[in-house]
Amino acid sequence: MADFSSDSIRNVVFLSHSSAGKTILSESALHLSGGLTRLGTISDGNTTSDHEPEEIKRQSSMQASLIPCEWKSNKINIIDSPGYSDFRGEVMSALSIADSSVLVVSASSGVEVGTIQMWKLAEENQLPQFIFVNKLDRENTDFNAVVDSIVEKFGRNCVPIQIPNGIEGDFTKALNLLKENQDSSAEDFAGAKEKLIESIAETDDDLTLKYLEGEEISNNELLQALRAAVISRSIVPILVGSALNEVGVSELLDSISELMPSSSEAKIRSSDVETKTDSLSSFVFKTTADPFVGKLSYVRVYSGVLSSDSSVWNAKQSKNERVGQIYVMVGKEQKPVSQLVTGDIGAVAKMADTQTGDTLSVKENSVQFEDISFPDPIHKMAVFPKTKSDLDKITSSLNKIVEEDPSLNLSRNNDTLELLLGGLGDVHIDTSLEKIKRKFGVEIDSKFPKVAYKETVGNSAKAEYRHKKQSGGHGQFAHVCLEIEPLTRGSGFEFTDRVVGGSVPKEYIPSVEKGCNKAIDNGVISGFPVVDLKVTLYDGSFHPVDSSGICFEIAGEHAFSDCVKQANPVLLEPVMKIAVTVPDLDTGDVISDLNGKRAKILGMEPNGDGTTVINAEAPQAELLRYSMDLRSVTQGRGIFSMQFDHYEDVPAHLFQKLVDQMNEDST
Ligand SMILES: Nc1nc2c(ncn2[C@@H]2O[C@H](COP(=O)(O)OP(=O)(O)OP(=O)(O)O)[C@@H](O)[C@H]2O)c(=O)[nH]1
Ligand SMILES: [Mg+2]
Repeated sequence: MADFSSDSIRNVVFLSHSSAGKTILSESALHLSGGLTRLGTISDGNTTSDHEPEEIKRQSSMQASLIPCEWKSNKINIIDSPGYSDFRGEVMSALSIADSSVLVVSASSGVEVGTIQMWKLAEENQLPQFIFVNKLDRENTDFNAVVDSIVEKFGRNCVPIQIPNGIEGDFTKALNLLKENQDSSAEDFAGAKEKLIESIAETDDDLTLKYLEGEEISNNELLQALRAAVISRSIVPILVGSALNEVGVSELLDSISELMPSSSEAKIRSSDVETKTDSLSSFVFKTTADPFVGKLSYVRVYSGVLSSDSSVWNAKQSKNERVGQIYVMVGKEQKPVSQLVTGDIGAVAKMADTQTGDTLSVKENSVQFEDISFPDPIHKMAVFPKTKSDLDKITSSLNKIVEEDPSLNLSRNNDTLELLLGGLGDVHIDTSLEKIKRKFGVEIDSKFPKVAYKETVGNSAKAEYRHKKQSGGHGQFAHVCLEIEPLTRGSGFEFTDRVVGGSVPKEYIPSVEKGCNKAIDNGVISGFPVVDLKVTLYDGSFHPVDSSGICFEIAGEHAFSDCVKQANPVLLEPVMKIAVTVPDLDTGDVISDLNGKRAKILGMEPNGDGTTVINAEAPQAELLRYSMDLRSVTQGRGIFSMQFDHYEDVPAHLFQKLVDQMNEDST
């Protein structure tokens, strides 16, 4: 690969709703720029970007891929991101180092849920944007209708800078409204050009004057002003194409070169970090682990040069890190290079301690960029080894996959003792487990997690238990009288005694408590631990020869169980707080679905952008599949977050059903 300075590097992320054509657009761009002799297709599973077997199987991207294109005198690093919402973590990685974005819209589907979500993400990251209207070769596509809906959704600053020449199967060229030698006789050309000139003129005082006075504005002047407007995000140009037929793709690469900020003009990750020096600062935005290739850390250089066989300072880990071989990545292909210059993107092999979100710099000039904010896991599954031989490697392989994908999370529920893998949806979890099997040979099964119910009592009650056995030799004897009282939620368990006159000798009282604790851990009615009650040992009796600690433990355990059974036992269930963001039109459906899940709606807050946040509380047992349920209720238009809030009584009408089911499960 030729050497490029940071002025000639463009780092552009491709964003869209799933299936709008980002991967094929990247493939065409690589092909047209000479980086590929044969164009891969999604159905053949041989595109440069979608190289992981899980991507090929599902015919959809699951991770961010680098597709560097040498275009004329520039290097355009395309980052092809996945559109499916389960893989939003990879989009966040890509956004963290991109200097601009191309939002791809399918002309046959128009603006979709994912298009709106991606637009918002690009806005939040303050990225200059293009909108690329793709698939214009398809039947029944109408460019003007797509533009109207783009303008309606995203505003008047979205303006076509190109129009299609010909429609559907006859769409042969993207006509650039600001270029000479275009077929300006094409229908709509003059009108579209006039509109564009007006939009550009509005962004520049001198041009506004000229425009109002009817003076001629040269294409060159317009281009300069358009570039400034794109970089300041006051204009979002709309471009046209058919990625599949490679129409409009070279025009897109030209426009990226001419209008998008170079890596030297782009914003720096953290506004409070000064990096305009020759000293190295670079950000690790993605990590992959592979048993054959080893660990690869993807890096974007912000200042200075990152060299192969050097030593760098990792501020977050407070460690020197050895940099071995550096690569420029083209999909999965690694091209060894001696260095990465300011603004460029590549990967470093086998760094020992460095993780995604770390900054590599030099110790004398230490830099730490702000971390990537990954979405919180909202879908949890209990994971367990398929066979005994998978047992040893389950945790290490899960840890490796979590290091690779920070939108996954591994935890253990101390109440149910289950190992939980959290992610952004069922497909995210399933593909992560498939990846583990492929990469590390460990087979992991998953199921919906157990709900960590708890038991408590509704009333006070008393019970006594006499443990007595006579079997030759000396016998066994202990007699225990207990009283149980309910405590407020979250109080746990208290044990006291008010034994008088030594009816239970002091040395046996800890044994009674131990017996109660045993019953508490094992549960009385459901097998779940008992909480929020006070036990008082108020009386009992003993035998000078036959009594022992173990006898009082047994008597304590039985007396406790009998007491609980008489004290109106109740089951407690975890209740989650949930915030669901949906388009205003979907609120009715989402609320009625939540009502069917025993939810309490706490309130609704309109965001003012056509979406509303619904705040609710609902039992965890009803929300185990919520990522799937919300997707089907809103056709993917909703997002949500949830966390544990408190424990609440299981309603009486569900109590017996649940207890029966629990007893069935345990036999
Ligand atoms: N007719 C037509 N089909 C296209 C065009 N571009 C892409 N496709 C097809 O659309 C489907 C999806 O294309 P992809 O490139 O995988 O879309 P994507 O945006 O990368 O999808 P995700 O990775 O799932 O987000 C594939 O079958 C492509 O062949 C186009 O310009 N015209
Ligand atoms: Mg793709």
